[in-house]
Amino acid sequence: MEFLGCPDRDGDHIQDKDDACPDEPGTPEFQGCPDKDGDKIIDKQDACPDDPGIPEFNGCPDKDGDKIIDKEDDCPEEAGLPQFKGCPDRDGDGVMDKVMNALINRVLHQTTVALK
Ligand SMILES: [Ca+2]
Ligand SMILES: [Ca+2]
Ligand SMILES: [Ca+2]
Ligand SMILES: [Ca+2]
Repeated sequence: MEFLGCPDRDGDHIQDKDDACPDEPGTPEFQGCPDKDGDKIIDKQDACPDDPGIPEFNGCPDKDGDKIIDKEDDCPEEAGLPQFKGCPDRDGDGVMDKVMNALINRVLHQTTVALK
């Protein structure tokens, strides 16, 4: 009989007294705790348990590597600056690209309308 009759509530083959997460099936690597996204940060310490991330950001991902985690990054696909919530300002004029693009588009639109 497994564990000489000791209980294993979650059935992950780690007996409850050795299981840091006795109610959640996990792996021996993490003392019986689960790591759903497989980023080696156990779910209960993982601020993003469903997204593989890095320890520096408590298990949250930062796809573009600008040090702003995706969920706080307004431009998760583009490396940017903290003052623009992770969005880039490539020409460095202090106005982020997407605001500038929106302005340009609006001006273009108005110009187009005015010409009609
Ligand atoms: Ca467990
Ligand atoms: Ca994890
Ligand atoms: Ca994670
Ligand atoms: Ca970004």
